[in-house]
Amino acid sequence: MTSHWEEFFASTSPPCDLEENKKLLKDFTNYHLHFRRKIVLVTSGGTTVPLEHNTVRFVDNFSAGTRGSASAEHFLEAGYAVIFMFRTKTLEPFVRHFMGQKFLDLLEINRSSDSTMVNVKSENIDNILPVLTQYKAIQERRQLLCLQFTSLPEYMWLLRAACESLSPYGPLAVMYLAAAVSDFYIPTHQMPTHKMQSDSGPPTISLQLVPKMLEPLVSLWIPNAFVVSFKLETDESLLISKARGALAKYKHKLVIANLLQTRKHRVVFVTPEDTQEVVLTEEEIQSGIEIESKIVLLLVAKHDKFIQEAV
Ligand code: PAZ
Repeated sequence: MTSHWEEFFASTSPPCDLEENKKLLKDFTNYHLHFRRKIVLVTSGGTTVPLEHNTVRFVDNFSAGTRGSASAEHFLEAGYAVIFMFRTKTLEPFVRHFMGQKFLDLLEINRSSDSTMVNVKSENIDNILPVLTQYKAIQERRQLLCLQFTSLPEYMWLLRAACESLSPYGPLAVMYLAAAVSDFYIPTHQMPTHKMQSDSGPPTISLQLVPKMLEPLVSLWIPNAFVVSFKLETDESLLISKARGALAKYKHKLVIANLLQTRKHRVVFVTPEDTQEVVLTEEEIQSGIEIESKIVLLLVAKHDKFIQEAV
């Protein structure tokens, strides 16, 4: 009997850049496997669910990509090779510090009789230099691979391809699944081809449940990795029970639970045995410390223990 996730892949076309991304994944993972480096797949941002084949409208999932992009930087700092799988136009490691118009405000134009130069304003050098230095070092070491998705099917195909490339790492691999993936979608065969017309009256949109990819991911695609999923809720009273439910169902290592309202300064590490809060104090918030630095520090310790127990 075919399972729901197999039906999903059988009925959904792969994205046109999948082969290209598989090649990038293979080159990156082969390169770092040679050094037996620890590696992490960070997923970040929300998936879209198209309402039409020629998509004009879609349903979106909330996520700015802060959790993923900040965490990726902290994993890089801890020496991990990082595959950053992110929703197009959400935050990316390093550049997230200088987004949009703020970036142009850092620069100045210097014209002389024989040349025109664009320079960083002297008062901004102290802000840019540490980030740029770190970025250049990461590029030099080929430590970061960034891959993009937008829609739910693109995310699913890319996730499975990433797992295939990462499975030779066994326990050295961490799956850090911070993306906000839609729970509902319209199956391909039920989607209209063209833009829905308003003169046909208000549409009735029937969404189906998305198969839970955590199930094959943990049991089949990458069974020896350290798998960490995130759980976002808005109702505190559901948070821990939903996280425990996921652990019981998918049998992975850890759920990081967070509430929409407090996600930037409080998360809870939930395992089948216990819960552990990670919080930022008022002083830490004021001094610009990011909760992702604490999350990653704790995770690296847990991952190291996991590797030791696996050998
Ligand atoms: O990207 P962001 O920093 O705005 O938000 C992060 C988050 C809340 C999407 C993430 O921490 C999370 O909980 N992801 C899983 C979402 C879910 O339960 O589907």
